[in-house]
Amino acid sequence: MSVNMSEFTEILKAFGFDSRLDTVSRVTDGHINNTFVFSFEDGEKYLIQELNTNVFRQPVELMNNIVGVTGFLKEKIIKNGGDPERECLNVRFAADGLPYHITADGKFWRCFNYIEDAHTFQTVDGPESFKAAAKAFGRFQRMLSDYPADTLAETIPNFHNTASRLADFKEAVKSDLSGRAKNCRDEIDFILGREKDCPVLVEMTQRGELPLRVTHNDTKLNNVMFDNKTGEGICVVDLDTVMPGLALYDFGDSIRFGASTAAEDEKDLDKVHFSLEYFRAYTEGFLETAGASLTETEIAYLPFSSKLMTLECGMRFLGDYINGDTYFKTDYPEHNLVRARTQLRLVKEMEEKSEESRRIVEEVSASLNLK
Ligand code: GN1
Ligand code: MG
Repeated sequence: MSVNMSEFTEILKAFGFDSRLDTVSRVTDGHINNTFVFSFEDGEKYLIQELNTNVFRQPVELMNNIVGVTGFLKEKIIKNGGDPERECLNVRFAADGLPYHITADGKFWRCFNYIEDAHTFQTVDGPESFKAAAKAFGRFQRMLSDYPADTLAETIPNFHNTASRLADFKEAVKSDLSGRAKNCRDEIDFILGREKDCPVLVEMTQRGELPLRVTHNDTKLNNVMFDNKTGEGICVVDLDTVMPGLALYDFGDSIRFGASTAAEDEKDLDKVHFSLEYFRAYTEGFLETAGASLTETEIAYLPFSSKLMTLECGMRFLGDYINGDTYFKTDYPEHNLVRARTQLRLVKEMEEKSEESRRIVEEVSASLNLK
């Protein structure tokens, strides 16, 4: 993507910045939006982001969700004696009073506070930091437990409806727009062989066996900021998909990304393993902060949700590869295929280690007196 200086000048003016810009740097963590850090000569820093409106088709509703959720979190953080500038995203409103700015050529920009003295991880550097991420996501979910869910717009319908993701995947294979399906027959068969897993959580929710909650829905490790000094997970970021969902989506998606011994796009599958040590660390942190509010059924399905979220992400990557890379950003032609393969490798190992995972959840719940 290209952004030119005159566009930056327009954005600076729109968001009411009058100090002189010192540097602009690009943040390349996410697969969807375009993110920059603006540093000003007076020492202030801001995160400025172009929202991908192909993915987020209701950007105004999305920003209303974020304004609502961050305002709610901010009040709670202040009440608890925390620092709302570091423990929560803060939306900077544009000079015209809106929480975004649409440029002359239709690009949708928003601006947040930049959290100083904090870092993110692209892969886990040890069980301790993964546990710290778990506590942060668990706390996030607990803090939002009394948020009025009916005020949230469902900005991407069926986001974690794995049955509908499977239907999209089958459609991609059938249409084979890029002619790439022939390159990934084994991977396609692997996914189709797990068809019966896909509707499990959706159907349990429909039967009232799992409660809808306000959830983050994109709980990748790199969506938590860690304090440089304490190593604690201080702030959950990337709130674009905060919507009604299942606690299991948040748990499972974290395990998918963080309980792997390799990066999401590792090419050498011999390096990709599902780590029970990391699974235990995350389970401990998540149940410590969110466990008391979870039902027995939710806790029992934690291992299954990890496998399901990983399978779902694998089919999304593979579907995008077959569709010709129209959704996720890619650096090279096989990137989505490489990503899909790591996910499917993890699914296989999660299945092989399902008994151990179940035992870990039982042990951790018992140690926290959750059952
Ligand atoms: C995307 O935006 P980012 O990179 O945090 C995606 C998630 C996927 C993830 C896979 C809105 O997250 O659903 O799990 O990539 N976000 C959206 O890495 O589709
Ligand atoms: Mg992100």
